[in-house]
Amino acid sequence: MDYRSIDFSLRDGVATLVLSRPARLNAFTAEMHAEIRDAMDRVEAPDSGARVLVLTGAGRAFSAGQDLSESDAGAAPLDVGATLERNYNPLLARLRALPIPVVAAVNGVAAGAAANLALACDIVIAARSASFLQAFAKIALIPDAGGTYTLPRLAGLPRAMGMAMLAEPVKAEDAERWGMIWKCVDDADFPAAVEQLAAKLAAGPTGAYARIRRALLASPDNDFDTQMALELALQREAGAQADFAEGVHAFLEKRPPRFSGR
Ligand code: T3D
Repeated sequence: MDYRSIDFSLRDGVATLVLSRPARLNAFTAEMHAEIRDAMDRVEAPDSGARVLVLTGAGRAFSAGQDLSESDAGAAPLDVGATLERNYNPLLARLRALPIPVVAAVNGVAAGAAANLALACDIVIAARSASFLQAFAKIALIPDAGGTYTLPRLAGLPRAMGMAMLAEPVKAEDAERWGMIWKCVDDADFPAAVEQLAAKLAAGPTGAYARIRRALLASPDNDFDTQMALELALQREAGAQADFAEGVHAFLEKRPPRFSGR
């Protein structure tokens, strides 16, 4: 498939998907969703070699969320649920199930569904000039793309409620301070920081990362005993992987590990 709304590359284990409609701040269209589905097929292919997926935006924005020119049905009522059903919900579910880490490299404003897409990623790194905007209330909608699940868990209920109802941008450094994202870095350092982060994850223990994600995402909904049982099961699996043996050998031999991702 030829891409018009995204760019995609896969090199050295790093899959990079760039939302790329800069004149519309990379707003999501049906075409962009179709291209993302195609790129995700490539990432998920068993022989893809992808060990980390980086999502980012072209130009000055990460993405302004849904392209509202596609949401204008004129006088007819629009089934907004259909857009979620067809596009956003499957995408979010797919990212969450991906057996490799997903990084949101938030280069600029992330609004609406794009803010929640970014916040659902495993690691969110943002340029200092970036911001997160729950724009939905401005157009009389509610946060979607997992926002009502993610926001209270990341930021606590008072901040989630404020962000959702007031629809004011949250600066990247506030998002970091509130514990919503991993890190905010100066704009000049952002490209190198993203590259280093992606390279580190691509060389890491991929299977352990997938199990870390499963355990941490399950945690808020589990009681202590259930979580301990989950840890036990996942740790047993992790301990049976070649990467665990390599990690231990490397430690004992005082050398850096060479993880294969298996
Ligand atoms: O089907 C459904 O609707 C359901 C799905 C819902 C999911 C959602 O994501 S709902 C939320 C949709 N997003 C928004 O409401 C955000 C709208 N955009 C903004 O609030 C602002 O653009 C930003 C705060 C993101 C950035 O502001 P600023 O001042 O830096 O840029 P700008 O001038 O507003 O935008 C630049 C251009 O991008 C402009 O076009 P122009 O005037 O240069 O021709 C603007 O119209 C366009 N643009 C920005 N956001 C969107 C958009 N065009 C279409 N859809 C957009 N979401």
